[in-house]
Amino acid sequence: MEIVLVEGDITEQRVDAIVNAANSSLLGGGGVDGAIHRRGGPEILEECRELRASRYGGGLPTGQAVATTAGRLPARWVIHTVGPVYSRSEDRSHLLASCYRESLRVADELGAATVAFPAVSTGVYRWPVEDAARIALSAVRGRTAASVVEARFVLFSSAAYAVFERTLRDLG
Ligand code: AR6
Repeated sequence: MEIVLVEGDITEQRVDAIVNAANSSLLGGGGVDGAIHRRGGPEILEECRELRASRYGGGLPTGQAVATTAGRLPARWVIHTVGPVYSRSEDRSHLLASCYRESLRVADELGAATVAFPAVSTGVYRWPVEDAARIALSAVRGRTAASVVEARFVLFSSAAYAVFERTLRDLG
């Protein structure tokens, strides 16, 4: 599986699946989540509501992932995952790593070949980008692929892109 870094907007990516940094309600929010629902249209929210009713009455737990179709977006699917809120007193990095692993597992189940990720938890959930990049890239790197051949990280700023680029190089 190849890791690709791009600076840009995840809602514009022509890939099989894009990952959403959602919250456990699955009912939308700000940041990437807001952009995906705005650009993708009401179909995505409707499917999220159905998932709440059928499987996730208590909300989607942190670190897990679930897919819907992608409405009007150029992708085929949206994989919603819930990142952990950053904490200085508690190490939640296993939950952030789990977001990436679980999203890839769901992508494999869907038969997706290309998957785009945002930098989960680095916005509203305040995770420092350097640390989040190391966790994200380590979780994805070296994973034996089933259907996914490209994991694309879509960074929303040149600063975040530079951090991911440096981290990927440092990981070797
Ligand atoms: N494309 C790519 N990256 C983006 C985009 C975009 N269109 N928009 C923002 N980012 P965030 P979180 C970057 O806050 O920290 C929501 O309200 C952004 O610069 O979207 O996991 C949810 O409903 C940042 O680097 O997600 C949850 O309540 C990264 O995406 C909560 O925020 C993640 O920022 C989740 O917080």
